[in-house]
Amino acid sequence: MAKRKSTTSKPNAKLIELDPDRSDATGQFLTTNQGLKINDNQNSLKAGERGATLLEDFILREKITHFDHERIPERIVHARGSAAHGYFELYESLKEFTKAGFLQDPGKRTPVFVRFSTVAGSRGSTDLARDVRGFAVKFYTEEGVYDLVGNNIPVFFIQDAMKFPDLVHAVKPEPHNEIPQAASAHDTFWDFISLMPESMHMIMWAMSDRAIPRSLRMMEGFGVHTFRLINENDKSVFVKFHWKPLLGVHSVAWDEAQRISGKDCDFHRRDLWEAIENGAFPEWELGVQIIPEKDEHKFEFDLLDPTKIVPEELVPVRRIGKMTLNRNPDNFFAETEQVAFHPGHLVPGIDFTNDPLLQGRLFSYTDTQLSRLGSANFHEIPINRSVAPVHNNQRDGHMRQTINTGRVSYQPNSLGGGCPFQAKAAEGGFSSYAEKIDSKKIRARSRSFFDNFSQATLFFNSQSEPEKHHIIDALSFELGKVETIAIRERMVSLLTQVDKSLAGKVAANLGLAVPKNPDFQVNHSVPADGDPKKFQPLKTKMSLEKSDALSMANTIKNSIKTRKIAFLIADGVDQKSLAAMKTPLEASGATVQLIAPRLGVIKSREGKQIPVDQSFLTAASVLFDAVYVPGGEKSVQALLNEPAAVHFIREAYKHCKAIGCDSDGKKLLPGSAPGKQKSARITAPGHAGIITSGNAKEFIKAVANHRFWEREAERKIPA
Ligand code: HDD
Repeated sequence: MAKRKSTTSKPNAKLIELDPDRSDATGQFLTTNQGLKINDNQNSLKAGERGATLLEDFILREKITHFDHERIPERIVHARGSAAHGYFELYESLKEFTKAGFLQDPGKRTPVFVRFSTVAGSRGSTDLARDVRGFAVKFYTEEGVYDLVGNNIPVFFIQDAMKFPDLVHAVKPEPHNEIPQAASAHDTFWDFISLMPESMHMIMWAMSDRAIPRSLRMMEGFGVHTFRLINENDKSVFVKFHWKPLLGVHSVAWDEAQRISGKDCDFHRRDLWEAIENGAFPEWELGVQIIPEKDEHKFEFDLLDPTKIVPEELVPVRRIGKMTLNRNPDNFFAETEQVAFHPGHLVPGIDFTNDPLLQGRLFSYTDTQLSRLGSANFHEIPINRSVAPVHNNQRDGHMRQTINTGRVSYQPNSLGGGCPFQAKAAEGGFSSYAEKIDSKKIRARSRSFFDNFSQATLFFNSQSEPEKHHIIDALSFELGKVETIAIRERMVSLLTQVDKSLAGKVAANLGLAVPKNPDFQVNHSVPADGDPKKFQPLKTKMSLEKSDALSMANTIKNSIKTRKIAFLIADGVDQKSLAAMKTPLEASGATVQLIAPRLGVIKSREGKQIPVDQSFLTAASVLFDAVYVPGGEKSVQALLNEPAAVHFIREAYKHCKAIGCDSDGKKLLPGSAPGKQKSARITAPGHAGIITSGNAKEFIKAVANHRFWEREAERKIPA
């Protein structure tokens, strides 16, 4: 069977040569699926020029039949996704903790395929939905496929896989009218959440800006569950996996996300694709938090509870390697759509814990591939193939690709010389961690999972002021879309357990009072024979009040690499002023696009022709990270007379982006536009991130800062 080999940037020709499953039609005849050359792909076979089409037209029938079956069921969750190839390179050996081959030798490169996704929306839904992002990594190791199927949020809504179908039914479009698409802002979702206090920590993350990333390249990834590492001596430690993006963690504003959804619903997919095409390869460091087995019970939370993090202050994250994505897929369907992840794709040296959410996942992923990809042979699809040799006695099934030779398909056998044979541990054979189990078979939840609120509070307390406001706004938005008042009230009750001021502010926005005796005391997810009193959620006093790692305000802000900057220009633009900013921005890795009232060329003040990248018709400020207005009085005057240009800047202002200009351009800034009202004047905090000096260094610093949220206090500029 063909092997996946290269992970370098543009290896396609080489890959095609190596891989008989790849098809490149360059210089080839058009054929049927049986290899017959076709001489007319324009007309069906007819009984005369104006006659009926003949049933015997096998070429037409083959083509239409194949077309009719082009779609496969989309994923029940994570249907909307984008993916890329790359490699993982180890910095530091983890030999002390694990025998996993790809984690032994510093410098070792392992090919990967990574698929990012939203959760709730359909395959064609917008990238900018407020949602969790899937972050699934397939490592093609020499010991077999290892999948780390995580999210961009380190916790989950529920503690037990038993609740997963309920959660997904609640968040998906409502069943009677299939509304709303790719949105949690509706009654069924919040009905479920308001009765599920264990979701409160996850809700804080999902209502934070983490759920509206600026780019897939600028978000963290997490394995979520606690896993095990096992070394050569069969000694085990617990581990949490983290992906840390080298570009920092950045988000957009909610108002902006909604507008992007209209202007370019492929925003994240395009951004990932373009970055890789431009050679700006996305990079993440793999971090591990290692917890010795003896410390299993030392924390104020249960390590097996997927609604809890291990704060970085308690167990630091050790960065052990780097993942680089350097090649776009050749074919979306063959690779991104057909890739099949599974938390149960393991290699020796890594194992599960008893986290009840993880345990349920171990069943679900193979099962879903059977209905989605239609056959138990999904592992034979090129993107899913192991680079380690595959030999076993599994046979046949729909669309079997492997041609197994010989007469033996059972074990033990003598006719096949006993092959394929079992591998001892020393030969790389997998064996599960020998965890001691001595307990009753029971359908229950451990009391150590009952603390539903402490870490929700920890997360809220760790946010900067603007981030707290965004959470309040997001909750007010989502609950504002809920029609059933009782659901809103129950949510306010739950929020009182996270933070009283948060509950008060959301309640005020919803026109509700904060209840004196919050309803949260009744946990509705109680078994039929359970005593409700014994199922009340708890709130443990956490020793940690704040964790800096939880706030995006503390992320790295030292680079403008891959940031998109719009330059607004018109006839008469000062060419020198334009170049004085464009050249240093591009030298720092940013992309500059020239936006003008029309396409074609603009005549500069110096009389030179400058090609335009986009007109105001197709460009929008929400698709850029910052905006700059070069000098040239005539150009600035023309832009002032162009409502789309004025709106462009006001919108960038509203979304707290860096805005720069040369001295002439000042007239275009918010508060200076013609027809300005007094209320449109900007005051102190509103000036943050507005660079009117034309100084490149200052502007670059402002762009690197990403957003000036303090400007939100200044809500007087209409846009
Ligand atoms: Fe899941 C897909 C991540 C809980 C059942 N899940 C899926 C994908 C990601 C995750 C990233 C998309 C993979 C891809 O790109 O193809 N899922 C998670 C995380 C979870 C989680 C981080 C909690 C920590 N999932 C979870 C549970 C169940 C599932 C509890 C069921 C018991 N997930 C599925 C699934 C999907 C899936 C139905 C849909 C498509 C697929 O598997 O291949 O089996």
